[in-house]
Amino acid sequence: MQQTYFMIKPEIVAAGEQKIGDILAIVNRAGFRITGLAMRTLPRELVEDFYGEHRGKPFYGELVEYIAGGPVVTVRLERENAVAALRELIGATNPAEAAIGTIRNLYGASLQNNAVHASANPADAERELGLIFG
Ligand code: FUP
Repeated sequence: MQQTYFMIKPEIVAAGEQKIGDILAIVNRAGFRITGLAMRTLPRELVEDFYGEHRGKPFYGELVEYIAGGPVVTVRLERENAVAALRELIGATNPAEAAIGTIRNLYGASLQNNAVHASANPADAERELGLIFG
């Protein structure tokens, strides 16, 4: 069984519980178990580390402001092949390019406001779960 990190981003949380519930239901129907769940505003320093691979890129500052700027829903998920399966379920980074029916296709508004995060590979999953869930 593999674990991965999933996060519902601030603009979706700000839009209310209905979207949070709908997105968690999509994930649950895809066979993932939720083994950790919280709604919290992440400290800026934590977000800077979380997105450390993008440090120095033009969008980095704005990305950190946005993710640290309001509550997110942090989720630890478990399933066979969880990392790849969740990436497929959320769709491409840019919602405009995300396959029909994926979470980013359904709920994403723009490249930055793309509704959700999912760990890109098993090493990232371990690193991100350590940062967020300790
Ligand atoms: P992903 O793994 O799909 O979340 O995508 P990346 O790690 O490449 O990017 C992390 C986040 O940075 C994305 F969710 C959206 C944001 N981003 C921008 O805002 N602008 C860009 O040009 C690229 C990414």
